[in-house]
This record gives sequence, structure tokens and C-alpha cells, in this order.
Amino acid sequence: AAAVARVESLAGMTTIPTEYVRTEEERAKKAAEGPQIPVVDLEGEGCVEEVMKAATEWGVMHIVNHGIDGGLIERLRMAGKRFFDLPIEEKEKYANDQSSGKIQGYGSKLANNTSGQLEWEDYFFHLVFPEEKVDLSIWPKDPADYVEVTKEFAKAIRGVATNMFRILSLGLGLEPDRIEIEVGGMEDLLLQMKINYYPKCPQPELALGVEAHTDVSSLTFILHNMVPGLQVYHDDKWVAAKCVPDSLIVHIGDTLEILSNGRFKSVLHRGLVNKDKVRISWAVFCEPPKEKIVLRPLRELVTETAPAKFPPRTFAQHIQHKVFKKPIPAEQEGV
Ligand code: AKG
Repeated sequence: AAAVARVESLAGMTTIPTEYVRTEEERAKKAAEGPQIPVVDLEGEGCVEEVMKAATEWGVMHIVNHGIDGGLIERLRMAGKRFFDLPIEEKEKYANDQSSGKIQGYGSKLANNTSGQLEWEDYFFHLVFPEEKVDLSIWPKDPADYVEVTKEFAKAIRGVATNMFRILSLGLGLEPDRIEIEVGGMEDLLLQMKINYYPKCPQPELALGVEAHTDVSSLTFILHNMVPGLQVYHDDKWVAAKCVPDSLIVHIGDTLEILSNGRFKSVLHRGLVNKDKVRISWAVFCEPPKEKIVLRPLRELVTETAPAKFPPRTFAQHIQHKVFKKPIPAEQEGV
């Protein structure tokens, strides 16, 4: 594969290459003061109502008392940081190759559209759960505890996903395990981890670390190194996520927006960069299987007054529709 420019190698320049310069509209203005992303205590009394309010009004929340040990989170942060602290030549041994379908590994955004726009980040992407489906041959061997720590974290975050699915199901008036089953359960729900490494940027106001998008996942969990950068779109404004100690950020993704017939909002979000500090974030995307399940609004949530807002689709079809603008088959038939 052709050499890919690693953003890390550009961090010492005084001006950024034009491919990273965003249009005036896209550039980050000062984020709005005002309402903040809700913080929900998962051990608190009104937690079902609070999660519902956050999922329906924001599509994003911070959760605290989520049950993951703080020491484990710290070890995960250290393992990821140590990997990215390796020289670029070392990391290149793990380079992905998107053109041949090898999407796991070390990567940077390739220019895939006519504007040729790039993102100010390098990343490491790999499947982390279920354990039978992971490919350890592409996981970092350095630092030595990377595999052990990441496996342990994946198991822990899988438990939090089950808990969130349970709370969201109860909030919709459904059986507690309903959403969990609908997205594939323990065997088929895939957890994909993306470690985002945002190098210092000499002109942060011109660039974006990750451009605005919604996630295709059911839920996405994010933790980071306590350097701000995430913004979410709420009430026609960009809102900066505050750094909330010991919390995990939870995004509602497209999959739950579809299953809930639009009651849960798949949140538009983006990642900013800054001049002085490297930002690292860990996103865990909880994805249904590509073909095995047809995603459609749950029948209990479809009524005469609230007809289905989304035609049925597999996860693979949803991605094709979103990324490559392919029509969803049912739309072609005018359903
Ligand atoms: C992504 O990886 O898709 C993100 O949106 C990352 C957000 C973040 O870095 O906080």
C-alpha cells in the first residue's frame, strides 16, 4: 500500500497542509454556554427517567457509578498512550490497509471524497468483543500488558452496555432484555474500539480532529485523557462536552434511533483539536451483526399516530446507505 501521511508527523509545522483546512462553516466557533450534557448516576434513584430524558432530548450523556474500576480505566489509558508514544516506524508495523479491506490496525483518514478533506488524528481500530472473534495477531505487542488490559476493559464495558440496554428498554416500557436481544446479544453484538490520537495542532481553529457525524452503532462509549475536544449538536448549537471525572460518555447511535422509532436521538458530534495538548480518546462502538438482523422500529413503538419512521434494513445496508448513499431496498420499492 502507498505511504499514508501520519498526522503525528505534521505536528511540528507552523501552518497546516491545505487538506486539513476546513471551510468557514465547518470550523469550530466558540461553543455555546448554556445547557450541558446531562450527567446520570447509574446507581441513583431516578436513573431510568434521567437516562430516558438524556437519550430522547440529547442522544448523549455522561454516566457515573457505571461499575468499571477506576484502576482498570487508568491502565487502559496508559496502555494506549504507551502504544502511541512508540516511534511512527514501530506503529507502521500495525498499519491497516483499507483498499484491501483490512480495516483493523493503525490508520489515518484517507481522502475519499472530491474535497480531499483530512482529519487531524491518527487512530488504532480493532474488534475487542466477543473474545472468540478478536484477531490478536493485529493487536499491539507493545506495551506488554496491552492485550490483557484491553480484554479486561472490553469485558467490563460489555457489562455496562447490557446495563444501558436494560435501562433504555425499561424506559420504553419493554421487557428489560429486549434491546439487548434486538441488537444481537452476547454472541453477535460486536464491540469495535477506536483509539483516537489527536496530535497538537499549530492552527487548531482551522482543522477538525473528527468531522461531524452520527455513529451507526447502537451505543458508543467514549473515555478520554481529560483533554477537552468533543462537541455535540443540541438545539441547533454546538455544545462542548465538559470533562467529568470518573465518567463515561454514552452516545446513542443510528441503530437505537431506528429501533426506538426516533424516540432516541442519534447525536451529531465532532472532535476538535488544540495547540498545547495531545488528546487521546477511546471510542467503543457497540454494533449489531452486519447481515443477521434486520433493523426496524420495534413493533410496540409503531402505532397509528406514530407510524414507522424508518424502513427496515440490515446494518450493512444502513452503512451502504449512509456512507455511499445507496438506497435502502425498501425505499426503491416505495415502501
Ligand atoms: C469517533 O471516534 O467517532 C469520535 O467521534 C471521537 C470523539 C472523541 O474523540 O471524543
